Amino acid sequence: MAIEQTFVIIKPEAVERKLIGEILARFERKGLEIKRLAVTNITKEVAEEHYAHHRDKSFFPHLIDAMTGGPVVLAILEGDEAITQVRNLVGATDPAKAAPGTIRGDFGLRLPYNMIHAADSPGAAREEILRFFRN
Ligand code: FUP
Repeated sequence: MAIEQTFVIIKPEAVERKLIGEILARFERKGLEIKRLAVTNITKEVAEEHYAHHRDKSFFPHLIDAMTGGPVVLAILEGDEAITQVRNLVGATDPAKAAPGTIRGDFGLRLPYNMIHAADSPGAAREEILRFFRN
């Protein structure tokens, strides 16, 4: 088991619905450590950079609007195999298909509103931590 750090964004729709505590509690109960935590707003520029790999998709403008529609929570989580563990707790991308018991399966109804972003690889986690926690 390797100790890893991963990065998540609790998205505006989850903050609006007062789900910050509920979501962070799931990570804490799993045994992960919260290493950094911040409430902030994501600019359009940073949202576009973060989702640059989806730039040509039809849903891109809706995704950017959803990410910039209100405050978000940024978090760095640490623990054994944290990247996989967190992705398992988060569930499938489409909340309509995500399993009950997962964050997206329990709280989301339809894309692009899937409540949370979680880094999907060690490289993505490093890149995203640098992008969102520059200081
Ligand atoms: P994930 O890594 O699970 O967040 O999935 P993706 O990188 O494929 O998707 C990034 C975001 O794009 C999702 F959180 C929501 C949005 N999206 C849509 O709105 N429609 C789609 O068909 C696919 C993704």
